[in-house]
Amino acid sequence: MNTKEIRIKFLANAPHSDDLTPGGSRQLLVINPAYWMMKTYHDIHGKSKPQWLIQDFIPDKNVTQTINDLLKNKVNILILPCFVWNIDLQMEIAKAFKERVPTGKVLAGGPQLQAHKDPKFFKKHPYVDFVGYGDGEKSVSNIIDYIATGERGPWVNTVENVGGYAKLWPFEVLRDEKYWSTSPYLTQKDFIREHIKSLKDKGYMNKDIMLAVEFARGCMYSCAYCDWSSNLTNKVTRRKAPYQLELDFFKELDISIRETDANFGQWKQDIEIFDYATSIYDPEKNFKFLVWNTAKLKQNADHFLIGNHETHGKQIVFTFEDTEKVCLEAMQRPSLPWEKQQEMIAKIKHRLGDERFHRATVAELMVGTPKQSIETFKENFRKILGEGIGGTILNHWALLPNSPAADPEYIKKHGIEFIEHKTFSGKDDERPTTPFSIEQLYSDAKQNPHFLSANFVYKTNDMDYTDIMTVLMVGFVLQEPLIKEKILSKSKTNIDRVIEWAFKRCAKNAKEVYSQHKDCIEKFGYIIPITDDPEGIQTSWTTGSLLKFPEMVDA
Ligand code: B12
Ligand code: SF4
Repeated sequence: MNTKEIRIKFLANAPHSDDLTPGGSRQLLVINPAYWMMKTYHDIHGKSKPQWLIQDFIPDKNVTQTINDLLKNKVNILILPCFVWNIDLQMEIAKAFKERVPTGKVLAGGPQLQAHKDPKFFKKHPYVDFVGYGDGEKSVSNIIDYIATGERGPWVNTVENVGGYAKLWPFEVLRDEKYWSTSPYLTQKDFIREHIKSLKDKGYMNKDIMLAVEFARGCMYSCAYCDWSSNLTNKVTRRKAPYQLELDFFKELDISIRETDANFGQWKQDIEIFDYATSIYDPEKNFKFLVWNTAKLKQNADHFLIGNHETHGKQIVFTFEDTEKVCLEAMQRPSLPWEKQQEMIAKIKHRLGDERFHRATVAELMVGTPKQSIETFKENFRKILGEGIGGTILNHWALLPNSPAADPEYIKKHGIEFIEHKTFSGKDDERPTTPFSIEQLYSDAKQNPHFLSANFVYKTNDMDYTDIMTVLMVGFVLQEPLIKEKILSKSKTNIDRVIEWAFKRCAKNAKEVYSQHKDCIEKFGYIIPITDDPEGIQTSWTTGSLLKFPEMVDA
């Protein structure tokens, strides 16, 4: 192939929602910098000069329209980043592209792929030519040069489709002084501006766009449910680019940013970066820096959480995952002891006052990981409500195939079973035509492309599915204003009584709901999470969560 002819298209197909917010704008779109980082690496080290087309951020076209666009733009290298939310779509696009452009090359990568562990990958996906694993910059650049020039040296982080067999090139953590000290933003400002413009042409407003910025790559920990760096390394690499200039540029772009880091605050410079971003914040503009992932053992999370809240009105999210030592250990989660967490909570409470603290805070917990049980959850809720934290986010544990917990040993040890869930993710008019029975809903979901599949935990040695449902329902119930009021009127006995009552009611309800779904679960082999049950079916979790609370009202 001649260098001049190389035309690269990157289809991010990020999670997005088409729904408009009350102000008429779109839901926040968080954009991933990977494409710009790959291009930066190639600009530094690559031998060829391909055409890097503007990436498509969101999957707003169907597969046929997507392929027509690729043909129209004479794309011959298709880059497909693969995540839990887009893997099926990316593979469908790869297949259709290869059928229409047999000479084109498909490069796939990202955390959802396991080609480096699965010798049969290319038998299942013959239309993929190369898969990158781990850091993708060098892999992509090497492949582009090979396609452009026919020449190649030794490769890394790549699995190559050689006649259906997987040729595995070795893994390497990207250590490249020049690359890590080159800003992928400041070196291609115009390219990035064009990208932002492409979103605005689609109706996105500046306030709808948030860029994920990587200050440090990797995580030194290995939480069982997480696949950070595809669980290939615990090394952390920091970028060395001039962050003030980058932040000034993001402000000029007039969009907001967040970190992609696992432990923001681990390094002293993180505080400087955050404080500089706060210092240039202008309430008239859209630029702001919100931090999600704080350092697990640093005891400085309050700096970012208070900043997020006071400057930008963001909710304060405590990502505890669990508060019980035995559960944290079983999920290999590094965490400060609860007494230390309480110290941090106290600092934030002192700053905000009890009322404001209650309204601003929420605790995030995993649900269904080993050693968690009804009893440990009662204890979690006691602690959280006892601290006056206003809400909970309960994440039903979803299996990530490259996470430590996917190891068969771990699964066996803790008696874990996962089961496919089909979750409705379309618009209201894309729901199956009102089913008259649960069985019909299960059956309709099979054909309806708006039900997305993912594997969620079904049971462990310590919890069965009814217990898992019970906990998720308790989460809903405790958000009821009436209940919240009761809890706010405090006294430890009241909290204990509310929790006991909520668990008792929800366990009863979960048992009933499960018994109604049981036959379908066995027949179809998947679960329609009951929150997605269309209105009208009496047995839904939604209905369950709206139970009346007669006994508690006068507690
Ligand atoms: C920002 C972010 C989000 C944003 C937006 C994501 C987006 N637009 O892509 C939001 C907040 C929406 C989000 C949501 C979720 N997220 Co998220 N998110 C992230 C985060 C923190 C940063 C992503 C990023 O920008 N990375 C920086 C770039 C440079 O890294 P990268 O994308 O991995 O790309 C590199 C390599 O993977 C590779 N590569 C990528 N593509 C390709 C392609 C080719 C051809 C090659 C060769 C290489 C290659 O090269 C790149 C450069 O080295 C990551 C963690 C992380 N640090 O990556 C999690 C992460 C991507 N999220 C994750 C998850 C699980 C979720 C949720 C499902 C969580 C939940 N339970 O709700 C939701 C999904 C919501 C939905 N609607 O479906 C997982 C994904 C795991 C998986 N197997 O897919 C991650 C990895 C975190 C984790 N381990 O838990 N997320
Ligand atoms: S969940 Fe655990 S392993 Fe994953 S990024 Fe966070 S601290 Fe690291």
